[in-house]
Amino acid sequence: MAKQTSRDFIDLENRYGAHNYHPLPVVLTKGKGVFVWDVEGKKYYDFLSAYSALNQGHCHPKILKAMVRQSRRLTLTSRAFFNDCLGSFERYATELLGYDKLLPMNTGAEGVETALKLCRRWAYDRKGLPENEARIIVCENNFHGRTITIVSMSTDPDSYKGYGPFTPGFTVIPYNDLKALEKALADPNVAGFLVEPIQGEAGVFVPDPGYLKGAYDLCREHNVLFIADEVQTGLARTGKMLACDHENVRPDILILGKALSGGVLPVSAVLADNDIMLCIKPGEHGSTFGGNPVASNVAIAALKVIADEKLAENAGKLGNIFREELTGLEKNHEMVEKVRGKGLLNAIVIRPKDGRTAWDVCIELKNNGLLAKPTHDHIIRFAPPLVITEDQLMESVNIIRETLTTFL
Ligand code: IF1
Repeated sequence: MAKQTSRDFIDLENRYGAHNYHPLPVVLTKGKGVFVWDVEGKKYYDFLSAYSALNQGHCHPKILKAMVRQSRRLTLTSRAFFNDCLGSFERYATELLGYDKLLPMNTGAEGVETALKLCRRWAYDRKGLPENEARIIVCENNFHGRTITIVSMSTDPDSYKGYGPFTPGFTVIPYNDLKALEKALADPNVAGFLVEPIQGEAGVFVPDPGYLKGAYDLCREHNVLFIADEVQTGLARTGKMLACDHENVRPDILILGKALSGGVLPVSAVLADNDIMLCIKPGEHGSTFGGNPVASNVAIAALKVIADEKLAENAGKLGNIFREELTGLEKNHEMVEKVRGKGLLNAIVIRPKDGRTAWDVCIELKNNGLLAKPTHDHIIRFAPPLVITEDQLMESVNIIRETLTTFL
């Protein structure tokens, strides 16, 4: 039989898979560090990192070792029984991040759902709100996942359209607007404020300095929980362990996912102190796979790699270089409207030219050996694995520069 080509794999997915994605036409078969290879053997820089799940790089040997070793021994117990891995994960993560307790889940969306439940429960049990009246404030253009309740908070029709009826109890305010937050907090039934420290899907929108600290202080003043969705921004991506660390804000509820496993399997977690976390009692929340032995040992390994390889420092340093280099393109490349980001979570806003859009730029980047994905037609996100070296970063900058030059 003839060797299967990219076209064959794409046709296969189109024929048998749901059409809920529109991927770039590249079929990957192998990854290592900052690189991936397609089925024809072409090598690429991965500048998406599975939406920041691969901060530690593809197939990190220490993370794979933890996964393989534990997989041979015990994979799943359910939480009906204890296992000899989960406690170590809980201790390691809570000590590292400075919380009393951790609740393990699998996907980011489940982490967000868990945080919403925890917040509502706290509001009834501790804050004393009347039953079923708790409200949670969220921001315009948020992205927190794809469950019915989470899309109920969304202002993006692509996310929510046609999926109603929606979960009530959310108040939407503009992002990066402390006045709007203060006004919304006047409602005595507000239980929490859920926020992305940098809005990812919105196009890597970085709020003004002081926004997170200001929002945290307002929440505290009103006895409202500050809930940070650090699923994408957390775990060294922006140059600090958490994006909230840039403003010395310690969220009341912290949601992590993606890079918590270094991209090898779904692991998410919610962290909080006892007065919040212990509001949920045995039997009142959980998940079959959450906190399984493989996930637990993988998460410990993934967190250790972040510390051992100083990924936050690297993201901070290389992020500054990257933005400086790309900002330099604004002058001569008319398609580069704006460059923004923090650490190695960056984006360029593309000004369409002669009918050519961010998608066309991404296709050319792919042809030149660098993978990135457009969001909202006119924004390209650049988020390489944090293990990237300065030489590799400069080579990537060259690919981006030369690609954009072909659009002049
Ligand atoms: C897809 C975006 C990124 C997230 C934040 C929770 C979740 C996500 C801040 C849910 C997930 C993903 C999911 C992915 C695309 C992606 C994404 F473009 F849609 F917005 F990263 F920027 N909180 N983000 O960013 O986590 O349940 O997926 O594990 O294909 O939907 P999940």
